[in-house]
Amino acid sequence: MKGRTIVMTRHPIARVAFLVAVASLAAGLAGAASLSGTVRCKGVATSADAIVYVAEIPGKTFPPGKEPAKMGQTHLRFVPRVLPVLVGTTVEFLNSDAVNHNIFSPDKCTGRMNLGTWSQGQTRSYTFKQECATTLLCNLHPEMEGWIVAVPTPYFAVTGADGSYRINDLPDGSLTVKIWHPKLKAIQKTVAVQGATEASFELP
Ligand SMILES: [Cu+2]
Repeated sequence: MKGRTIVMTRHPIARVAFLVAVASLAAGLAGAASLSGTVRCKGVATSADAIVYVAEIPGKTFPPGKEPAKMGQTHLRFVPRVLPVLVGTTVEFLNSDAVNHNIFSPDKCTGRMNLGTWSQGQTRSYTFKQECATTLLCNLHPEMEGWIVAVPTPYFAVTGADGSYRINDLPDGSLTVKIWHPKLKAIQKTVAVQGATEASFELP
């Protein structure tokens, strides 16, 4: 009887404590901070297509989502031209053109993959199992060029033509931010993120 009373009174408190803990954990994981600004890409036509990403959140790992990321082949182009994904993500390639396409990569980090040749309305997939900045080419159309960068956190963005980028849901802290561009040398900077933080960069 006594034991039962203890269980009845303690249980709801434990449950509330548990829910509070879960809520704090979720808030900590998502983060309320953001990072935005511009990347000036020198020596290229526009400041588009730079990937800005957070290299790590200390003590945290990020499992990839189950939904595939997508890069299409449309009007003899890779769309989008530049795609960041979290390591472990599968990318699906849909051919929307009336001609066949191929995708291969000359880069070691993909094992120099070659997905073969496929026709309109069909897809092929590839899973990026490690950090990798790869060029994608089509052996039927030498002018086709796309890039996929597999990065270790889900905190990434691609710059628009004006160089602007925005990354949401970050935790506060001193974060290593890396910037990658298909034609320019990558850089990294440490940024003190607290709340809505602005940071601009220049790629020489
Ligand atoms: Cu092609």
